[in-house]
Amino acid sequence: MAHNGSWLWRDAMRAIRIMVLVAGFALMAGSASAQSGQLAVDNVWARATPGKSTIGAAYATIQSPTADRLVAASTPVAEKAELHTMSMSGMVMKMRPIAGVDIPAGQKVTLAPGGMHIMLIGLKKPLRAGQSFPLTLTFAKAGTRTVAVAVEKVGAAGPAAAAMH
Ligand SMILES: [Cu+2]
Repeated sequence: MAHNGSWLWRDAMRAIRIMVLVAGFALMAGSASAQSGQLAVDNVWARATPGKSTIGAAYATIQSPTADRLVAASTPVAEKAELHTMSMSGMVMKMRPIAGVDIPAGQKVTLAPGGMHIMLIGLKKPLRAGQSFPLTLTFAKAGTRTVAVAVEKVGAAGPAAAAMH
């Protein structure tokens, strides 16, 4: 009986060893895809808002190895965050909400002043240069990403970090 028991033990140990090995491979595969295959949100910034303005805009650069779509945004600093686009209508710059921003596979999509942006409506406090606040972006496939938005000077044309390069 004791002999039989030790065989069972050995089988169990072998099964555990195989499971550990399989788990290890799964982890390796997971971290490899994290390095090469994930949607990335970079250069996230917003312009400081003048005076008591309750409207602001945030910008970012988004890249994904597979096609995706930015469908929503939210932040605790504003009542609402909308996806907007800006275009010239005659001599007038016009802004309008859009349902989503397509992120083509492997292509950088930049939200920037004069183009697509995330409109922050109903700011609870003015955005001051040097501050940062969280912004949650929702993608159709990649799910949600919460990123830190750096607040730049009122007249800033881009993130300070990018300007230094
Ligand atoms: Cu807007």
